[in-house]
Amino acid sequence: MSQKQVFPDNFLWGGAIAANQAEGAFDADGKGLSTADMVPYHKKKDYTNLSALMHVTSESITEAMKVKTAEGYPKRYGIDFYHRYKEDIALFGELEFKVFRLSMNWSRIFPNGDDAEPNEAGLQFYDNVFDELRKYNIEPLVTLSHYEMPMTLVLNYGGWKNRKVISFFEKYAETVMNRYKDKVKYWLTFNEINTTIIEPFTGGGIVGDREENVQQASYQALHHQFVASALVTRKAREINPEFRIGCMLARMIHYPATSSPEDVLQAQVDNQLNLLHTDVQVWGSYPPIAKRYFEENNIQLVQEPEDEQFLLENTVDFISFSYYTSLISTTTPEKYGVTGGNLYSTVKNPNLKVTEWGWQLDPIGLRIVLKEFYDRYKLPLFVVENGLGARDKVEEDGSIIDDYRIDYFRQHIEQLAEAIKDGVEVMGYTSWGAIDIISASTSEMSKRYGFIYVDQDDEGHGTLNRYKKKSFHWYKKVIASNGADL
Ligand code: BGP
Repeated sequence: MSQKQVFPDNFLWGGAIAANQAEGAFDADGKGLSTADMVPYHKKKDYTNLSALMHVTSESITEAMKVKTAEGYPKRYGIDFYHRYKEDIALFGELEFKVFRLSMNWSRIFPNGDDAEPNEAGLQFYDNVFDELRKYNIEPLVTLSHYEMPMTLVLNYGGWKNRKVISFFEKYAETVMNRYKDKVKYWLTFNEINTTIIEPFTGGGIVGDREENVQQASYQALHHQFVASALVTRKAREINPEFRIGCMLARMIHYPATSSPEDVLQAQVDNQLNLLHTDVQVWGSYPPIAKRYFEENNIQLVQEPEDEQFLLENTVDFISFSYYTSLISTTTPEKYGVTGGNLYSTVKNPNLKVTEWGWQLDPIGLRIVLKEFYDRYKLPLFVVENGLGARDKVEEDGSIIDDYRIDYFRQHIEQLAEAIKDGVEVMGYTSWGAIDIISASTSEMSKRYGFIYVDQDDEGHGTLNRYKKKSFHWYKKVIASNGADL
């Protein structure tokens, strides 16, 4: 019996990368240094405290600024997508991607962030990428800010905690939206905007030294990003009414550790604090939980009178999000051997397996998240990141038998199909990382996500040759059957 078609005919199957983890060419053709170029390779392998590894203080930035080569800074060479994009896009074409999510490196367009004129070579690079995608009928889905910003904006202005950065971001967005108004339809403003709170440096581009009130600085930076996102959304609609603008959240759904009302309430609050980011970008104002949280944590946002109107009048067309794992909430973390509040040292869920990097595997969580988003907002949804980071082995004959990755995707796409049967409107699905790229949180190459293997190790040694994994052929079938053949 042929399985009843579940995915709509125009469902956008594809994969995703981020400029700062893939392009490399950190100082090519006029590009300025970006914050991502400052993140060294973490030789430490303490995955339980990744946020400490990711947080870069102003001292380490000064050190990194002295290093003018790629050595020890993997995001400075990436997988050399900058020079190999044609080969990679040909592989995405072989997979018959309908959409390809990529981000633009802001410092390729405005090397210092506050330059009077854009860098033409940077603009030309993305013109070439979009033209290459068009050859294979692949729709670009562009993230304007994905975990990087021009270093100069951090050093001279303090990053997103300075309201002036809003105007620089608006100028960057207006420049690229005008330039590519006939090549790009789908735009996302900030990748995982909630990480501005979790990873103030990597996410929000603020140099919050440990002693500074990082919460205050981070929420102020986040507010400026909300305003910037609203202004860019307004500008986008003026440039091309056909544009579709999305917000992007790292959806970290929290389950209560027990059925105690205290744990259930804690999970509800943790979920509300995660969803406050989409509340602001979909509803156009801070929800009540945010106001109470700010009061209780002595966070005084500095807002301009026009901010409220900006947010209210310029909300998004769709919600995009990353989903990797579910988390546990409890009022007694010490009972589970967890101390400190950082995201990665989460309470273990006894019902779930974990990856080598401690991420819990919960496919059903994806269905829960989709249903909840749709119930809450009734807007089209786009899963723009979902994938498994794992060490892949190259066999003697050169094959890479990543059955574990096929299982991961099969289970998550099955839940995606169930959510659609539940009536949830989903626009598309871009797996994370279409191709092996540098890990955002650990700067490792060995934490591989792609359907395409890249011959490069954690220290940057290798031929950079690309090889199709077993999952490449599997995903090609999934796309060809529009999700029917899993
Ligand atoms: C998300 C980021 C991506 C990607 C992914 C996997 O938070 O938006 O950039 O990196 O996480 O995380 P990692 O690369 O740290 O394994």
